[in-house]
Amino acid sequence: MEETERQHIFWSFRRCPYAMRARLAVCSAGIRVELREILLRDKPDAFLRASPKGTVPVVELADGTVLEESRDVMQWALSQNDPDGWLDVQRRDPDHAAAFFDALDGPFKTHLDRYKYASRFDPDTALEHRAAGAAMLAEFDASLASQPSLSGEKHGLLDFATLPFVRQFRIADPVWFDAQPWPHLHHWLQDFLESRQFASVMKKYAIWQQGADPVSFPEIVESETGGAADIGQGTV
Ligand SMILES: N[C@@H](CCC(=O)N[C@@H](CS)C(=O)NCC(=O)O)C(=O)O
Repeated sequence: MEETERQHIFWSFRRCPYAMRARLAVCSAGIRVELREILLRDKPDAFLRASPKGTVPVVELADGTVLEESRDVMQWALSQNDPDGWLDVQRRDPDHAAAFFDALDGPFKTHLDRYKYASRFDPDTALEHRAAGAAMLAEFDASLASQPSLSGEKHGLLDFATLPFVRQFRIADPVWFDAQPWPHLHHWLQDFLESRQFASVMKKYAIWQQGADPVSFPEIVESETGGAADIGQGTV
């Protein structure tokens, strides 16, 4: 990292699915950022100054622009560089991609939260929300029965935007999730959880503090041949 060059700053929380999908896109685009891991219960002033709404991910671009939505971070990163064609699905059918995101970030996320975090909402309706979310997961499974990825022939924007949320749905009750008749969805999720890509965005970092040494993301690792290589690159 050049000390004089201003870096993009990525405010993150490791387990947040929105931050996860944004990190996946940054990795795929091969963009280097300064990653600042925060605690949602103790948000730093510098983070709230950049984005008073206080949700992660937030990316402060080197030119001062602030991106406060994970969708915008994905679009920004992939519009810089998209070696694996994640945006192909959106280019082919922008209306479908937009409607997909709206359903995912809208109803699906609502059902996920009211199922997984039922005690914060209404415990009596948890199973209704699980059923409503499951109906959407069954649609994903049907889609994956007819094509290898939600984005078409290969994984792209829709897959990586969705996978972190489906992971969360499973975590709420893995035994129940694994017993559902969704073989294609199970396989799709499992492949992702075992991928190098997932591992590279789930590395643990110390909580950022003012004055701490900058953390470069994705990490640069020495390859077997001795050259530097980005750990973030790879296929599912
Ligand atoms: N629409 C936002 C949602 C981001 C969001 O809600 N992130 C959660 C963490 S997963 C958050 O930061 N919540 C604030 C808090 O818990 O204080 C996006 O897509 O980036």
